Amino acid sequence: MLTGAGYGHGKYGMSFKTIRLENEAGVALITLDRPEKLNSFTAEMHRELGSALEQVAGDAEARVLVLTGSGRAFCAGQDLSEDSVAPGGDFGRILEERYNPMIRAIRGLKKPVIAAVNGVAAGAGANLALAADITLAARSANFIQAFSKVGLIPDSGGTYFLPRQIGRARAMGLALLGEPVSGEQAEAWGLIWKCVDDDRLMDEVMSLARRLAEGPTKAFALIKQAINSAEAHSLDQQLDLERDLQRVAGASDDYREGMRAFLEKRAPHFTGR
Ligand code: LHQ
Repeated sequence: MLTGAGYGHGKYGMSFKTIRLENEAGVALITLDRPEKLNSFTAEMHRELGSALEQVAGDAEARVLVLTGSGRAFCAGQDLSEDSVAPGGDFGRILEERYNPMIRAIRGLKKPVIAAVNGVAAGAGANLALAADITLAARSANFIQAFSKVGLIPDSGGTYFLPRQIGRARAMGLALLGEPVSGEQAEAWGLIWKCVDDDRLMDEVMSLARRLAEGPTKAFALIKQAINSAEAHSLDQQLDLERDLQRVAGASDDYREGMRAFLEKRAPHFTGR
């Protein structure tokens, strides 16, 4: 198992066919689990992932979500052998019903999401990794905007994330050429947070996740909201939003505790409320 000791089905007690959902000490872990097909998406996997994301959203004890893949890949995007994506199908509907809700659920989740990119992330799999709040990749991982190779366009937020994260020139090059970007290159370009040695990936991810799970979850949700909104806002709009969100953060239990801990020169004990 990628995560080391300590994980089990735990309180979720759910068993899915195409993913795994586990939990440990405030961290929920979703593993895409169709390794023989490089964890590519089927309709069933979308249903299961949607249900897992809902459970994590509703679980106040889960204060961080980690997403990863089993085997040698993170996710190869849509399973191209599935009947629903035979030529002639309504791909707009597939995006509307399957991919868009997934990306919205991750961006809108009121807790940090970490993607642990353990291997190739292609097509919608690459953009799923980029939708996370913090993306770590193994040195051997690759990000591939594979869409144009099969005559499609980047979806799952690719045309939104790429130009914002790495600029138009690189975004356009990747989208048109479909060339792989290594973990190291992705870090150097600012596409992801960090690239780490393969055998360190899950240790680093879990230690980051545990750290975030002990943080001020409510403030983290407000930080996500602020940074995600900034991309479409003027400075004036953003200053207004910061005013509104800081008002909420300032009224939280965690601010009270953080302030007290600072004055008492001790580490804070945040509850996420
Ligand atoms: C796969 C796949 C796969 C099925 C590897 N499907 N079997 C939205 C709206 C509507 C419609 C369409 O899609 C979308 C969103 C999208 O994501 S479109 C983009 C879909 N993804 C791709 O185009 C990526 C296709 N895969 C690849 O280019 C390569 O497999 C990569 C670069 C990911 C990995 O290459 P390799 O490491 O050389 O592995 P491989 O190609 O040998 O794959 C291993 C097996 O996995 C192989 O099966 P086999 O039975 O021969 O062992 C592949 O057929 C299968 N596989 N990706 N997406």
